[in-house]
Amino acid sequence: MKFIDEAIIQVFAGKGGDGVASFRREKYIPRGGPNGGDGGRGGSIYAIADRNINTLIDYRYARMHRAKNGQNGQGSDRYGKSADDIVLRMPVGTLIKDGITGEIVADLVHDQQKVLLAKGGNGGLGNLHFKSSTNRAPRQFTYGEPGQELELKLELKVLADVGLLGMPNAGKSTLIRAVSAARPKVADYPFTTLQPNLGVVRVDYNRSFVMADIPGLIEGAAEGVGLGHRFLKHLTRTRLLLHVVDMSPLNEETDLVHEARALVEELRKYDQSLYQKPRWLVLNKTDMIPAERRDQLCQEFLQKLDWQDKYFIISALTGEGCQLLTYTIMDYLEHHLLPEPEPEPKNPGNSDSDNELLNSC
Ligand SMILES: Nc1nc2c(ncn2[C@@H]2O[C@H](COP(=O)(O)OP(=O)(O)OP(=O)(O)O)[C@@H](O)[C@H]2O)c(=O)[nH]1
Ligand SMILES: [Mg+2]
Repeated sequence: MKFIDEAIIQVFAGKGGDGVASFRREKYIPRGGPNGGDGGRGGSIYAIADRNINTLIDYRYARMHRAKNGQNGQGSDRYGKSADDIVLRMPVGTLIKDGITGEIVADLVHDQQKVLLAKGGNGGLGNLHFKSSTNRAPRQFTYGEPGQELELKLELKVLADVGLLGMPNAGKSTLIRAVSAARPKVADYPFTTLQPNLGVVRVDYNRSFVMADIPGLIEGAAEGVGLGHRFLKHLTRTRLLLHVVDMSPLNEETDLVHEARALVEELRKYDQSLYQKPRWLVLNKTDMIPAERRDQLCQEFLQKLDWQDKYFIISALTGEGCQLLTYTIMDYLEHHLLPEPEPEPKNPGNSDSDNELLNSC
């Protein structure tokens, strides 16, 4: 299925039904009194996070979502029927913003998290509510309230603990295949991966983390070279980046140090906070280097790069070094606090009780 991570939709909650003014009229019952019922509530529109969905493609095609109006009240004390709500299913990681102001309406971070997007209008009151000792035959009634209408911008930023960053062909997809059950395509040409892939890395039966593989990035991505850098947004919610470097490039002239620096520069251009995220180096394809030269080559590279942080020497193809990598990541994630939570999402004119966290995972 095509991967779409942005969409603009319009939601229209239903209008409440009108109340009605009516009087009981029956043979032998003079002055039967008011019996006009209330209007029904208009349908509301909710969003619910569903971990079985991983793209916003549905919202590229269906942009308008309109709930029905409540029915009007009727005579003989009959209340109008309330309209059904509409529930829009979205991937976990969808950020919902007001399309005009850009304000965050909701951030769907848990499976089954349900939030109110647009509230249906309340039904109007029938004249039976206006009966009093001084007014026994009221003709007043009220109209139903309008439903909320909003334009919303949906933005999917996948939720993962660790993100893979690297030039095309560095072996990112091979790595996620080696350590998780994710099965992205792997091939010996650049830009094989065209959409993010998530994999659950299980280090023990009850210890796991989520890894995200994104399309490769090249120098000039900020200016649109290659696939550009728009996929970097899928790394913004990770806690740790793994910079995967191909230590045995096809072209032997490749300046690995220049490439590694260029990639980090793209990161900086994209977003300062992404640039400042903890980042470890993963030196891949070391099975291609003769064993006696492997350490020396890797050390030379690290020295030239002036690398001070953690690094791993692995082969995603043979799996060598991958277990140490995943255990170290798990340890790191367990011992480092989560980043500051994003600002509390605000719902347009809705009370908090409208937003239920049905079933956090
Ligand atoms: N020898 C060897 N080959 C590897 C290793 N890791 C990946 N490869 C090969 O390198 C090629 C590219 O691997 P991918 O995993 O598709 O690379 P990628 O970084 O996901 O590439 P893009 O999706 O294009 O960004 C494939 O032919 C892999 O088989 C490794 O550790 N050793
Ligand atoms: Mg790939």
